[in-house]
Amino acid sequence: GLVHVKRALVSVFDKQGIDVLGPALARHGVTVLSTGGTAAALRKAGVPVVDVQDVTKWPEMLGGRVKTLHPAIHGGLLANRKEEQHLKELADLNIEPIDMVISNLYPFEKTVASGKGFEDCIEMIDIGGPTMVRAAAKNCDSVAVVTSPDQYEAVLAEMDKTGGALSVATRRKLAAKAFTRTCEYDAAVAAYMTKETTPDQAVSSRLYVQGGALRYGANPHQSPASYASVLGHALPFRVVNGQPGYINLMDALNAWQLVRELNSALDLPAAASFKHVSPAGAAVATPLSAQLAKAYEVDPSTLSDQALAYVRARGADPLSSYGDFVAISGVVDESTARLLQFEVSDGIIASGFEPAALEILKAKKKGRYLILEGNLKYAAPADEVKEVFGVALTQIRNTATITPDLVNSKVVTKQSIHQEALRDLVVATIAVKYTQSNSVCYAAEGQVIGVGAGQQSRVDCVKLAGRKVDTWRARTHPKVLNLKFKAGVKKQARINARVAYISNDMTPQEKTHWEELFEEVPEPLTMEESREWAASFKNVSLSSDAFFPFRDNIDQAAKHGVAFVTQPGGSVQDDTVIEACDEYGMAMSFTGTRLFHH
Ligand code: 93A
Repeated sequence: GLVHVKRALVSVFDKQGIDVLGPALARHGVTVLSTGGTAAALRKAGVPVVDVQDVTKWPEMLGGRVKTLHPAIHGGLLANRKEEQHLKELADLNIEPIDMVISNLYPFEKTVASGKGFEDCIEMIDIGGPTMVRAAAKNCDSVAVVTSPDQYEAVLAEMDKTGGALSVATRRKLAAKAFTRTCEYDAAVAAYMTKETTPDQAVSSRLYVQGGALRYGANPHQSPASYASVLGHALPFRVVNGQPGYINLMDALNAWQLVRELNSALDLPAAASFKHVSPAGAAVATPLSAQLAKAYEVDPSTLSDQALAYVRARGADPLSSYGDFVAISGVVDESTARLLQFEVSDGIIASGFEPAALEILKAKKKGRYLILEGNLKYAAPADEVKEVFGVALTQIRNTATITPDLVNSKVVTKQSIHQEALRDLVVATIAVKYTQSNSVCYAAEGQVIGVGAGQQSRVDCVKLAGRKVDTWRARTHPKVLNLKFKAGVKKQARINARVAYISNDMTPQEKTHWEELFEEVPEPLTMEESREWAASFKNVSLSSDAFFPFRDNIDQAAKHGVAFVTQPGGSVQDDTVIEACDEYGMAMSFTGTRLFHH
């Protein structure tokens, strides 16, 4: 499988690293052929060079457009060394084989990006370079092809080890890189030419690099399924444990953005708990009252700030968070891992894991707990593409930045927004940015307390999430905190039973089963008691992903303790909606930024 490199053709636009590569080739006794500028650079580095013209016996033509496009070059590149006939033809025509091509192409993409005109861009379409690269790559069982200065070090290291040869495995890998590069190059040319000629018909120049296999798609019968990164961008995560599923990754990638944005907007550890590509909860670290700690079944003295953020994210709607995907803004510590140890959860994404935390998490789900390490340095492409039913939809990513200043920038009511409420409005607004639309989010104490996701009607979102807010508030009612469960009733069963108790709408049959969970059959929690209790929570914040079209949304919000509202504004009914807020003494701001998400 080893091929000794005897003749190499070096023709590079980017001359970087040539001063190391050239002398190294010479040391290995390689005959170096080269084109104009590259030959000059090599000679300057003291490398003996054969000019391509002396091989082709033909002058460089058309201002360089025809340099290496010649049978003396392409015959030498394409001859299969295992075919007697090929070698005989070379010998008859006096053509010597070429064992290696080192080439990088005219910088077409950079020229386009610099804003140069059509003719300048066209001149930068390399024809001879890709032709040599593709020829060498096709013939990779005989020829090595190097298409980037990044590859020089490894290639030279292998040649040093083998006395000037490269293995077949290396040559085939280099060929795959070479075809990826020419494919990317031509995609860029196609995109540019299409944009120039039919501006409303841009061609996507996206190429993907396989990341890995998914367990399956949205459903088990949708298999095989896989994920890939956009060429030129690494993946934003690394799989540390387990194998991701399709919905896992959708959750992880949304949740990871959400917690990073929360963390940078409020400078506090942030956490999110996702289900079906919407947050069930999200929070920043803020201290817990004794009541809320009891409702969440935690001892705050054992919790790090980060764990506190997750307790709050999970505590928003623990019924929904069963089997969640978790995101943590920082490096997961042991305190957070210990909490997660006993929660039913599908996976986690975070910027890192302390060793003790990783050990605990790896043991979950019989070793199958999905653990992803998010890459903090990852920069996503400016645009994103989604494919539905064979149609690719391209848009600029939603990079709207949500800050306390934004949610306070245009207050339209008599009331103004309190400092603490700015935090909660940021939490709610960043949450809706990553919630399936239509969506609204209620927040208090630095955490989500009710998300209304994926409804076709906005007021249904407000009502649905409002019911969650009422449940959240009732969970700290003394009657709920003092429910006497039998020993052995599991945590999720306790959570579900509390919600059933609070909802107070069980049929007699349901009730019989429910009562079996308790040592002492609880007295009902009356509507009156719930309402009275809820009345003590007045400072709830509400954010909406799009404008409120009618005042009914505000009427509904008022029933759930909302005092602060933020929304994009821009409805023909804005005045009526503002009037409604003023009637209830609520403060409302307009952000001017719609946040639909699908
Ligand atoms: O103008 S070309 O399309 N025609 C060619 O025959 C040709 N051969 C090599 N471009 C050609 N090249 C490219 O020239 C290489 O891909 C490389 O980017 C560049 C190196 O030119 P020089 O050695 O003169 O700096």
